[in-house]
Amino acid sequence: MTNRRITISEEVRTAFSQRQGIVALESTVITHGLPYPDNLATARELEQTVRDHGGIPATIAVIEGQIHVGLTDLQLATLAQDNHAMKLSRRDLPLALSLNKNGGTTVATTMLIAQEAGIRIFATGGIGGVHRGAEETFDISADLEELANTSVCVVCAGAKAVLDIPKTLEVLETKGVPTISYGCDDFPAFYYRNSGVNGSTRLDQISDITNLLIHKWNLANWPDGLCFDGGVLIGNPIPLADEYAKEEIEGLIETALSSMTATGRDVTPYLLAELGKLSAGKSKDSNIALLKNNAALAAQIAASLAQKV
Ligand code: PSU
Ligand code: MN
Repeated sequence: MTNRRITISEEVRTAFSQRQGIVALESTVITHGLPYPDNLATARELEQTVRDHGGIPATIAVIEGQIHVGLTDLQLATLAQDNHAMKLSRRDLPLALSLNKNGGTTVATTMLIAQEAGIRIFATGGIGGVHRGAEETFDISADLEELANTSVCVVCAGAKAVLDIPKTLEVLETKGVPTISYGCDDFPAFYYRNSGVNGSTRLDQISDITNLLIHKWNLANWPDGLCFDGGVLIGNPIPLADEYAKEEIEGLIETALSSMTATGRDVTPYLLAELGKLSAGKSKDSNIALLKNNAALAAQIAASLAQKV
């Protein structure tokens, strides 16, 4: 039997001992979200963006059945080129370990591994949520369940644009997940800034976010403090310059949805690839821009939190 513990890279272990801000990064975006070689270039750029903003990146993935927190460049490159890598949501993780597979971890699985490793801040593109037509299909991402239960702060550009945003926010409210819009009123809509959906709370300062985390998880260890386990979701709107016009991208999403035959775990990868084709690569550029923007914010939150606790 191989050792089933989590392998934490040297750099990440050093960051813990020096109390630096650490940012978890997911890997489904590498294996299933972006095509090669953009996926590899973006994975490297996201790590660099975290460093540039005062944090240490910890990309999380499964390599040959072993959970890794912090990847070498060779491991990143291997994952980015592996057409057989699995998409690992919570239910799939034990399977990948038992089969010695490579896999990209979704938001749900990255959260659970981050918590296990002691990392509190995590940057992604968009979370999974309630799919349009979920009243028929029951397609609701395991990401929402993980946000309910796992104490990690997830920085995203909103729920993926192909989802039902109001229903996603309703479920998050039911599950007790604080949902924050950073510097904007609406919850951001991934490819564009203003979803028109309220249902989240606006915070404008990074220190407001870190104070929320301290209160939620009682990181100050107040003797009489309440600890509310579970996640916090930060919606960080895509930069203005990289935003997609709402009418334009919504039209493309409708087209992609109308011809879709994919089901289950294949829905998101199919839609992202189809949108890439329909938009002649423009949706991909927006996706990369918002990922970097989220990595930058997450690094600042992690650095700020590391100074306070
Ligand atoms: N958003 C993207 N690209 C992605 C994903 C989200 O722009 O690849 C991935 C994330 O890893 C997210 C997952 O956790 O899709 C959700 O998949 P599902 O809806 O099948 O749970
Ligand atoms: Mn699903």
